Formats: sequence, structure tokens, C-alpha cells
Amino acid sequence: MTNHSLTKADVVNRYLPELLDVSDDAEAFAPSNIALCKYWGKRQKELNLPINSSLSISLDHLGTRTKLSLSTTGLDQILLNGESVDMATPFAVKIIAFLNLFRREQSLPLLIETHNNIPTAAGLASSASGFAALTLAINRFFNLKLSDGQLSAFARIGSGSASRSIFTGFVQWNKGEQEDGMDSHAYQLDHQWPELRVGLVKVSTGPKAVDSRSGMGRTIETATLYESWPKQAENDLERMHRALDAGSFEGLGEIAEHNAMSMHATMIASWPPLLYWQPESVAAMQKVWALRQDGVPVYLTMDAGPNLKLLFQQESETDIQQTFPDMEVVAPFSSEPTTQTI
Ligand code: 2P0
Repeated sequence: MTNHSLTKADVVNRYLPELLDVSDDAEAFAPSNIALCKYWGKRQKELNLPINSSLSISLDHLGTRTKLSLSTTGLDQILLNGESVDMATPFAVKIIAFLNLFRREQSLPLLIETHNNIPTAAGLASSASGFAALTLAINRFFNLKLSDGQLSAFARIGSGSASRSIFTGFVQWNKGEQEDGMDSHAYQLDHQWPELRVGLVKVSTGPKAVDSRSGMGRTIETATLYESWPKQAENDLERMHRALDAGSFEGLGEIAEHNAMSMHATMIASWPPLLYWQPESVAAMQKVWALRQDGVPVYLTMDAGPNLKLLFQQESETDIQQTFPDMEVVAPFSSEPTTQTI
């Protein structure tokens, strides 16, 4: 199953023309996404090939817009929300390494202007929308004419969850089986759910968490409990499809919350323990459960951090806002459906 011989460059090179056809500039937007059935664990680290398939909901207008143009200074430069980024930071190093996969050895200094409109108060990671927007912009800038599946597979090489941010609405990332990972990409599901809402609840500014990449590695290496995860992930995905087909909100919510809690159980069972929750996270979880006890259909999901994402329908928004007044609400289906958000 594991294959370490293929590098990112080996895979990307196969899809590049001999000579790059470079535009003056190119721009693209990609949404952030929240997994309802989570990705946790890699079978191959170099290409971010996952152990299990996952399913997410894209956050419509919340995400990253990235523009590429030729640099006039002769050097690569990154502007993040208008501010110049130190090129020695891990953030810049990752972006440049990804760009180098496409421009290869060519001397082609670029200006990368990237804007996140994800409210920092929501505490959402931006690597998914960031690498998806960068991949879409690269495709345009170099006129690569990649298919949606190839764009998603290349975004996955940047960051696993970015494979899902190529699409809007409900999205499934199939784990795939091929050595080169080109079948490990996402696609958009047909389901629409206009009443669905995602509430972003930032509960804590606690210490910086262990990043997902290291967290996944630690879980696989040290948590015996992780052995049960792939089976649970597969079952949850199957059940989530049934809930989507039936239009059952309770089904969707229960499966998503149970899936997230199970993933966190594998993290907690790692050594040293990986507990992404803060006391305020647990207090917020208890508020969600109390709301549910009172008959309000609301569920929670959490990623590799202390913040909560609430799942509910439009009709419950007022009730939930009373408990979580600072919650930012996203309507994932508020825009016209498209295969790509650009
Ligand atoms: C997810 N997470 O499915 C899961 C749930 C966090 C918890 O995908 O190493 O930033 O770049 O492939 O995509 C976060 O992991 O990790 C993530 P890499 P990524 O959304």
C-alpha cells in the first residue's frame, strides 16, 4: 500500500508541457471547507494520500483569493492580506516549494498576492482554501488546462483538505488506490441543502495546537485506538450518503458529530496525548448538548483546534444565536451552484 518512491515533482511533471505558456497574471478563489466525515491519517506522506475518504461542506464565499503575476523586483514576493510576508517563514517556504513544482528550474520570479476573507475570529485554518486557490491560479497562469480531478489531486499535494476546496457544496474526497495518487481527488456531490447553516464558534485563543500533519503521524504511530478509525470512517461515509439522500438533518448532524468525536478520541489516545480542546471548548460542547436537550436540532464538529463548528438549519438560527451571540453563520448554498467557485 505504501510507496515512498514517487515524489511530488515526479507526479506533477507528467502533466506539464515541455515549455510553460505563461500569462501576465491570473487570479482564482477557493472556499474554505468543513469536513463532516473527517480525514485523519496518511498512507503516504509525500503526496498526502489519505487512509480514509472524507466528505465536507464548502463555505461558499469564505475562503482565499490568490493572484499570480510576474514579479517586477526579480525576486519572489508574497503579500498576505496586503502585507509583505517574510520569505523565510514556513508559510512562505511551503508556497514557494509548491510553485517550484510547476515552474521547475525556470527563473520566473513571481508576485503572489493572497487574501483570506475567513474571519480570524472564527479560528479557521486557511491551508485548504489557500492551496486550492493557488492551484487554480497556477492552472490559469501557466495555461495548464487541468481537469477538475487533476486540479483537486494537485491541491491535495499542497494540503490534503485542499483537494475538497476546489469544489462548492457537499464534496467527497475519495482516498484512491493508485501509487501516483491521481485517483485520490475530490468531486462535488449533487445534493443541495439551502437551509443548512454552519456556525463558526471561536471559544479560545489557547496555545497553538500541534499541526495536523504532525498530529496525524503521532496518532498513527502511538494510538492503538486508531486501528478502529478506518472502519468507522468508511461506515460514517456510507451512512452520511444515506442521510443526504433522505434529506435527514438529524442523520447528517449525528453522523458528523459522532465522526468528529471519534476522531478526537484517537487523538487523545496518542502519546503524548493530543488534546486539541480547551476548557472553553468543553463548555461550548455542553451548551450545544443542552440546546439539543431542549429540542433545538444543533450538532457540533471540531477539527485540529479548540474551536467549534455548529451544524443547524435556518429555522433554528435565532435560538442558537442566543446561546452563541458571537457565532459567525455561513449559508453554504447561498450562491448559485457551480462546479468551481471562480
Ligand atoms: C479534515 N483535518 O478532514 C481534517 C479533520 C483536521 C481534522 O484535513 O497534512 O491541513 O496538509 O494534508 O489537510 C487538516 O489537515 O493536513 C484536516 P495536510 P490538512 O478537515
